[in-house]
Amino acid sequence: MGDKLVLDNAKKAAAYKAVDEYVKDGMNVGIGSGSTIKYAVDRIKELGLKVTCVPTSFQSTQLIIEAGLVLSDLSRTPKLHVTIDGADECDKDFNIIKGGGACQLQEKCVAYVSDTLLIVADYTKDSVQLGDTWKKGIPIEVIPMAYVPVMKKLESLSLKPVLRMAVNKAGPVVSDNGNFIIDAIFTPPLQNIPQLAIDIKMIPGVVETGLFINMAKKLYFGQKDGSVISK
Ligand code: ABF
Repeated sequence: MGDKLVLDNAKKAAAYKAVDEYVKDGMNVGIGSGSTIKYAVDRIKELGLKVTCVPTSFQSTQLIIEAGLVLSDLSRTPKLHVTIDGADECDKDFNIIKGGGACQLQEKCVAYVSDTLLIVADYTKDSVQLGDTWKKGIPIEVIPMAYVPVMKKLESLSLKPVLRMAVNKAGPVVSDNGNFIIDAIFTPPLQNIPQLAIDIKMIPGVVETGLFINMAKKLYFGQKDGSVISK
């Protein structure tokens, strides 16, 4: 079986297990972004679960609409029973890097108002420490007018900031919220991650970081053989 098929099966297994264990009729459900979450939406639809969904990005919104699920937002549904979302990397202490898809701002807002945040991912996201496998740094959403001073301050925090450019290099990636993304590359191990998350967030111009600290209740990692390790 090709690597992509193995990975996709692992993602599917993780997403299905999270939905089966947590999602019930009548729930308000946060729908994350990325590729793994697609399987969670498929499972909700397959089970015919009657839930109200709040998206975390334009992509997430399209997923909900295409699945024919009830679409809401934080104004009409300000409290959620559960949010299911992907991740770029998780460490042994449940520190999580998210934002590889430039969606971490809305993802964090939705996760924050959820009773439970479930992370669903394939086995490549399950690390001992951040940076073991994820080499693209900490995604940081910044307002465009301040990205240069923010980059300079990040350098003083021993990070190597890179402005995320669009694939065609025509210009910087612009988030759903009209902001830029800086990827703060780091050499593991990161020291005192909770303090680092605060230090970055306090830089004027920073809107949100991709560090999700103490937010996830359970992590589901799909394995190559289709089994799931949950923590
Ligand atoms: C989103 O999904 C992002 O926070 C994260 O970067 C990405 C992971 O994507 P995938 O599920 O495709 O691995 O939640």
